[in-house]
Amino acid sequence: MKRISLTQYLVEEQRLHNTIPAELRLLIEVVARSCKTISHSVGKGALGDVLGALETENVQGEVQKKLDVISNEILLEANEWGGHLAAMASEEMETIHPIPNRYPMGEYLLVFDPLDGSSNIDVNVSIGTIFSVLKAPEGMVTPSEQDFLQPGAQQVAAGYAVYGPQTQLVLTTGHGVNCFTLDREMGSWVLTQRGMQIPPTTKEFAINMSNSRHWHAPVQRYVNELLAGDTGPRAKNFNMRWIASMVADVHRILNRGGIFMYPADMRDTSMPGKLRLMYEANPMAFIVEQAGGAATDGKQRIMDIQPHKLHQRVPVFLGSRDEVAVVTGYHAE
Ligand code: AHM
Ligand code: MG
Repeated sequence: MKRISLTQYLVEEQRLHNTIPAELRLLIEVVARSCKTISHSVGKGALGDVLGALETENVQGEVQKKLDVISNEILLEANEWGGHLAAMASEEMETIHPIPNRYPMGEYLLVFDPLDGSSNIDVNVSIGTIFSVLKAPEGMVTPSEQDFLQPGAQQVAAGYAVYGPQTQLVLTTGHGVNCFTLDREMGSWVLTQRGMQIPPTTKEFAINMSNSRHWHAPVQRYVNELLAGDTGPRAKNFNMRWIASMVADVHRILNRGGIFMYPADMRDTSMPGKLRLMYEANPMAFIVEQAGGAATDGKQRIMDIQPHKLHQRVPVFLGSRDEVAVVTGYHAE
């Protein structure tokens, strides 16, 4: 089999679709290289002294794990000097990180969740990095938080790396979804799946069932119908999976279909769901739609939501489009 590297893929995509100019290619390559470094740290575990928690909390009041902070640092450092970015924002930082004056400023904005699935770090279960690329608004001089608040439909690229039995990078620049596997010996990303497609129908769902008593009626109804199996209204049996790493759950869905849900619930009305719009929901929605799936917040397409703050949370229903349509339909009734 002829091996196609990430670089070759990006160069050929530019020739074909004219959507990956050199600056964007550099950006994607630098992010991919950072993911390689993170993968290396993740793989060392206790031997690299990277497990466990710090005494700090992030802006959302969550305890930071060592690897959350290490991964954030790796991404910041790697992406500062290339001249392709104007600013970055991350789950682990309260506000944006403009490119320091000593480096040239580029036209892109990078948003990331450096280490997603933090609760799985110390137990050696798959975790990942999620990223989203936006263009800085025309005429922007000094980047501000406001410049990042663009609907997901304006993303120019999005992707994630999953650190599992294999380290893989899944990427879209708006022409389908492709998967690269890290060749650990060679240190290179090799194209291993082209044009990933999510089957429109599925018999598999993913949700944290322990929250079920708090769910709103449409989600209660939808999941109850799935659980009722072949003698219920859906007339088929459904299987359930919940990894508690969004990257790993989405990766399974990209490979064999399914629906992933993290709904808002009745506990805290000021907190619409757990997942963050800018660096979790939007990039995943872009990838899922590019693979023929759908992504809504129960009411509307996630990528149409106008963000009003950087760390905004959003309910998430994504995956096989027929199932996303059913649960979104129940919210409308
Ligand atoms: P994190 O970014 O702090 O790791 O939180 C996001 C993660 C998702 O990856 C996952 O889907 C979800 O939290 C799991 O939440 P729960 O522990 O409530 O099941
Ligand atoms: Mg996360």
